[in-house]
Amino acid sequence: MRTQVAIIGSGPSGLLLGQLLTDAGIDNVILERVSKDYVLGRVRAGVLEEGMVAMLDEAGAGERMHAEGLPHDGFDVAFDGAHHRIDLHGLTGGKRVMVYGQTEVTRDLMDRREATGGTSIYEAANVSPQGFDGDAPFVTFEHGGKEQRLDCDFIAGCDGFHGISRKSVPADAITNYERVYPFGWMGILAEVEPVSHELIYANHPRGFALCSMRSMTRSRYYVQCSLDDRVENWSDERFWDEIRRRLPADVAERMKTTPSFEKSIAPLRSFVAEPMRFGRLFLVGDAAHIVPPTGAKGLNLAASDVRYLFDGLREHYAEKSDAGIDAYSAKALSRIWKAERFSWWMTTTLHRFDEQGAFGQRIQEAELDYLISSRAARTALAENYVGLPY
Ligand code: RFL
Ligand code: PHB
Repeated sequence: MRTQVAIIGSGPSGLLLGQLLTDAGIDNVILERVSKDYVLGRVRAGVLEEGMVAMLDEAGAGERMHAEGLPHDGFDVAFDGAHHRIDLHGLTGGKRVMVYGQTEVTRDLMDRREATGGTSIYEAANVSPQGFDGDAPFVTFEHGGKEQRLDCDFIAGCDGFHGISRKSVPADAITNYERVYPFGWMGILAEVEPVSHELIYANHPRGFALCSMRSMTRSRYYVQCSLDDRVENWSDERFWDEIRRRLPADVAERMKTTPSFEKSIAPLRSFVAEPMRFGRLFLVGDAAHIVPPTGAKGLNLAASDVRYLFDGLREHYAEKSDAGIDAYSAKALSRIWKAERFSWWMTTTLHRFDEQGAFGQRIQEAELDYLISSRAARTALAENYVGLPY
């Protein structure tokens, strides 16, 4: 089998890259380890920057997002019993974000791929990128009980943090930067009206809490939990009690509860691998970097990586210029590190870090006080939250 670009991973980054390539007449094949339903069963991100919204439109996959997604002009930061609005729209000269679940983004991109005849091979086992330091890269894998080989011009490693692409690079060619946080997020989905029409990020002595949503009838809520916690320890009753305790009284009083239908715990991590190009292999999205979810940046960074890589590949094929693919790693990393900084800052400002002691606690309180009293500080938050320019 032969293609121009072999894409490993059918998450949002692989699907978005694949669609832009297909629409530009560049042949590509997606190899995915698990089944389509398994990919669609993952509940993850919910907040899209305008740059990502525009890319979904460009890929012809934006129609349902515009019909069902919720444009948000601001969010609340809550602490010390009160809440304070961050006016994203007013502070950024008219920008906003779109609340639309990653699951829906993935579904729309899969539907579009099917409609435009793109090839995806699901349940491909032992996928292995090879020969990427030379001129004739290829990917081997097993499918339907047979060993297969996909020859290509380039390999895009869109296979997430635990994927094979980054691991295939010789250890001495890559540098990893990492910070692991001493807590996780316990998250639920429930078919109930969200407590507020905008998101609420809450700092509380019992730990961080986030009120988000997927629609006006479906709520997505999170609480900071310990790293060794288990989903089984969290009955619905315990979750609702805990999140209410961490919110200002007026919010807690109006929170409607119902049995949840999804529960999961995610650890929090900051991670960057440099560089993001190794000959004819490119790392894209979570394969190269992870941010803690507090800044809502992970999915959006996957989209900006795709922006840079797609532009480079299009230039390669249409204009016979490698300037774009040569600049890919440096360009992507410059935006990634700013999002890493922002996500680290949001995480540090809003969570409880018991091990930081009384001094650390006072600094955090000063940070929050400064945020609500300074338009400059709120502007910096808003500018990063809506997304820095590509
Ligand atoms: P993905 O989505 O992990 O997809 C990778 C795909 O590759 C497949 N794969 C392989 N395929 C073949 N061979 C192998 N050896 C393979 N190994 C893996 C996997 O099965 C999978 O299908 O990576 P991608 O496409 O780079 O997308 C990244 C995003 O998924 C991620 O950054 C976000 O979900 C992060 N995130 C958020 N990002 C935001 O922008 N806004 C948010 O509000 C937000 N909230 C979140 C989040 C992530 C969370 N969790 C659970 C980590 C909230 C949470 C709770
Ligand atoms: C979500 O809705 O899942 C979500 C929203 C904002 C975040 C993280 C997750 O910062």
